[in-house]
Amino acid sequence: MEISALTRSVVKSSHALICPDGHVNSVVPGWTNCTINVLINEQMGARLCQTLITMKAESIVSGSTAASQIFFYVMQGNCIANGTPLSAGQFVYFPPGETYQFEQASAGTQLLTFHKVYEPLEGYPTPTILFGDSAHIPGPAFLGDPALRLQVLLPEDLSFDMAVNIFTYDPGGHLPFVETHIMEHGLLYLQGQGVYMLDHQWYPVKKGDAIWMAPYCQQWFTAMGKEPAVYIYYKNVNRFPTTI
Ligand code: UGY
Ligand code: MN
Repeated sequence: MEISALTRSVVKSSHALICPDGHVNSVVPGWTNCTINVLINEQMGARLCQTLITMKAESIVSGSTAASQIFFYVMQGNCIANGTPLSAGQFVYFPPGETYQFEQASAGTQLLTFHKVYEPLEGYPTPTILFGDSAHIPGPAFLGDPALRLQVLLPEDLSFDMAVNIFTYDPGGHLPFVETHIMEHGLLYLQGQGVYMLDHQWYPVKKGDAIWMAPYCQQWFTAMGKEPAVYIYYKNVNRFPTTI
């Protein structure tokens, strides 16, 4: 028998692990007939927002990006985004000041969103709407280790102040060192399992789990089990590091 008083989820000042057993639905104006879970937001101390939207045929996800950009990734199912069909593994990025509408979803379609306030950079244009497909993005070995593959979904161009990457680890593959960096992460496991070290605490993690890592949260991961572990993650990039 499962004990309902137990969970793997934790929320701390430098990181959080949010597992599906703790999800409680939110109502979001403009996102109608959907199940919505806000996995990460600024009330945790984060500077990004990450949500999971589960749609049905009647669902409409519409709105405008105002000051923030939003990246939508189709985790499963299919739908129409601003008139363009999207299916699992495909994505669309909306810069600030755009309107979006997702509709005609197959039942159970899941969208993952990453939101960040856009920081313009003098001399560089604000990005435009971008559709893409992770199946067409190469996954070269990460830092020379063929057990780790990194796909970079958004252009590596100074116009963008956020990155979204998909990281695949073969079983036994692991980050080559403990990362200690200014960039923040929000992530969601798409497949597999493993153990994440966050600020010297060890967490078993698996498909469906979300993690927030604040700037300078120390991080290391190793994949376990019989299939590769895959996560999609957000990172803030390409801007001056200080106001000092
Ligand atoms: O891009 C990154 O910083 C990445 N290597 N971090 C991570 O997967 N925790
Ligand atoms: Mn990192």
